[in-house]
Order: sequence, then structure tokens, then C-alpha cells
Amino acid sequence: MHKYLAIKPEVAHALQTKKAVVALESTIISHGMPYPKNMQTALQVEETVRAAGAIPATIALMNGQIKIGLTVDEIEMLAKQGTSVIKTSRRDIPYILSKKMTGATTVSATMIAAELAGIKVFATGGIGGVHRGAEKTFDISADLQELAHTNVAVVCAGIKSILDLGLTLEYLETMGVPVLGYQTKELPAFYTRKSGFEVDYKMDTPEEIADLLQTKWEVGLRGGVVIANPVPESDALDEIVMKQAIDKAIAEQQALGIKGKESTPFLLAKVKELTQGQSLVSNIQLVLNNARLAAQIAVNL
Ligand code: PSU
Ligand code: MN
Repeated sequence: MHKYLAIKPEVAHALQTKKAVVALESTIISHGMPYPKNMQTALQVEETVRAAGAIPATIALMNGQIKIGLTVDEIEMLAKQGTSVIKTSRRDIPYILSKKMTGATTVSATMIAAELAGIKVFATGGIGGVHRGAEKTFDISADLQELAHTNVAVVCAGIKSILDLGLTLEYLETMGVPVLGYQTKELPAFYTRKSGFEVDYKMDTPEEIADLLQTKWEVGLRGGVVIANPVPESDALDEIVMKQAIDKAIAEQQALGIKGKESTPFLLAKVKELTQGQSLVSNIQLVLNNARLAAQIAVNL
């Protein structure tokens, strides 16, 4: 086995016996939500994956190893340490591993770890993308390059409107990453089901999606697939309220000069504050919804 991988026995057994496994990221725990909601959500996400017939593997870097599958204590530690844990994307991996530090993996780092372990399906809330104003700042998430090159399917709730949705879709097209809509032709925008943008293909069942994934990789086309799963109707937020909150959060970010890897966590926390916590409720529900779909796809693969 890969020298740096530490696969939890339950996950290793599932992989050996070709059972369905779903990868889960840890930046959403440390940087995406406040304690204790982050811990409760992480554990509920794992439960949801199990209930749908797959084994969850939450991923993080600890003690010089890439951990595939965390214990409850490890999840609790990440949840409590929050933003003092290092948000780890592709470029941060060698530093965190060689220093034997704790790193919470973003979508990009989680995809890398999942591919090393042989996990094909990954559930999260939202992926990173091309930020608004990227023509000046060059702020484009490493998640997009990872989707271009790493063979893992990512189930998310579409593209967050803190990002530039149009530019993110253009980038994904250039990189050859299919964007699928689960039972929708419209690209969902994380907290809302509508965005005014279209996905590439509408897919109606987990079977259909599993079929497309298998086909892509059998053909030898490297890279990921984005599966955009709209937030459940009952948990979707009002579009106008969200637009105002997001515009205000971005204005504050610019006024404070917040850049680089701090941008996304800042915007998420600001939006939560501006919506009196409503965005967090919606965020939790959409993650659970994605975990369920990811498990169904993994079972079909
Ligand atoms: N979107 C969320 N919650 C999150 C993230 C995105 O709704 O926690 C995290 C994911 O880990 C994602 C990362 O990979 O933010 C993207 O950060 P950046 O924009 O700095 O690439
Ligand atoms: Mn960035």
C-alpha cells in the first residue's frame, strides 16, 4: 500500500470486498461550519451514507499520514479545533505531511486522497470555483484543476453564488469536466435551487449517473465529474435574501482585503451571520441530501 495512506479497517475491508464507499471532506468540518454543528453534521453525514448502503470515509491529514476514514474522536478533534487546523488543498499536502501536522482536506485534497485509496465517489456541500472578480484577483479554486485531472465524482449542491457561476462553468467546460444535474436541467446554486444557468446534462437516476462515470473512465478520459444535486425544496432559501447577503459579504471581504484561502471560509461565515443562521440550516440539509445521493451512486457503481 501507499506509504502515506492510513485506511481505517472498516473502509479497507469495504474496498477489498468491492463494497460501496463514499469519501467525505474535512474542511467543511473545520472551516465550513461552527462547533458543535460541524461535528453533529459530520456524524450525521456518515450515518446517512450508511443508511443508503455505503461505507463513509471522512478524510484528513494527521501525523504524517493521509487518513482515509476517521474515528469519532478524530472528527471531534477537527470540529473543536476549527479554523486552527490547516485548510489543506493540493499545494499544502507536502508541507502538512512532512511536518506531521493536522490538515483538513478541501475538495481538491480529498479527491487526491480518494483516488489514492481507490474511492470513486465523494460527497460534499459546495465545490470551490472561479471567484467573482477573478479577472483581477486570479482567485480560482484548486478544486477545478483537480476535477480536470483526478478520477473522482463529486456530488455537491451546485455552485455557490459567492462564486461567478458563469465563469466556473466555462472553466469546467475547457477542462473537460461534465456537469450533471440530478433531476434538473438548471444548475442549482447551493442555497437555492435556481441559478439561471444550465447544467450540461440532466440525469434522473443514480444508475444513469453510475453508468456515465463508468463509461467516462473506461474510455480512459481522466478527470472528475460534477453532480449537482439541488437543495431539498423545504430547505431552500429565498433567492433575493441570499443575493443581498452574498453581495454584502463580498463587499465586506473586499473592504477588509481578505484574500486567498481565507476568502471562502470568511464568506460562508458572513453569509451565515447576515441570514441569522438560516444559511447554516440549509447548508446542513443539502450536505445530508448529497451524502444520500453519493451513496446511491456508489452502490450502483
Ligand atoms: N463550500 C462550502 N463549504 C466549504 C467549502 C466550500 O459550502 O466548506 C470548502 C471546500 O473544502 C472547498 C473549499 O474545497 O472550501 C474551497 O476553498 P477555495 O475557494 O479556497 O479553493
Ligand atoms: Mn482561492
